[in-house]
Amino acid sequence: GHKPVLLWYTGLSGSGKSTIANAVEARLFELGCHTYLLDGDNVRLGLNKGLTFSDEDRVENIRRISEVAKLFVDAGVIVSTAFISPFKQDREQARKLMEEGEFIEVFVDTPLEVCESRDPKGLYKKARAGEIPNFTGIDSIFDIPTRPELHLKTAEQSVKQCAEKVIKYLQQQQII
Ligand code: GGZ
Repeated sequence: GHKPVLLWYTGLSGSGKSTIANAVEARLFELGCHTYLLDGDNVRLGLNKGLTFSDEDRVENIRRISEVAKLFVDAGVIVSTAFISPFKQDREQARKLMEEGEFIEVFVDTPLEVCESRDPKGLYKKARAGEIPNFTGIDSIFDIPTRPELHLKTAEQSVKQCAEKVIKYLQQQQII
């Protein structure tokens, strides 16, 4: 058995949020946990279709995601969300929706230079060329999490090590 919780991954584009969340999900699946991952692929193209990357729309993006995540947690699922979620206030709002101990903020802390050198989709290159306005880390802010439950440094640790750190935390907290 497991307790339903929300693993809230936050970090820059290319930081590794989705990759690590997927690795954690695979481990949780092996352990027999019921999980669900919300990310850009299933949310920004569906529920949040039409939202841009203006500050206002990012706030609305995160607000809807938080509400949907809460519904899944209510249904007994271990939910993971992998969105930049750049604004501290919005992450705190998501935390407030949940019960004590149900919200686990996972800061995927990858330096901008590293994200930019990875640039898997060529977005940083485009942003630097002025082709994508309001790009997080370039001309749109990212509030550094000050007290995340978990702090992962992907430039220093492998995906597997990061995922293991999340699993260990869940075991220590007796969530799984
Ligand atoms: C940041 C952008 C932007 C801008 C498109 N700024 O690496 P990706 O491609 O797959 O992840 C990024 C994703 C960010 O969407 P989120 O819903 O996570 O953002 S937020 O939480 O701030 O609402 C990137 C792509 O969308 N992308 N334009 N201007 N990332």
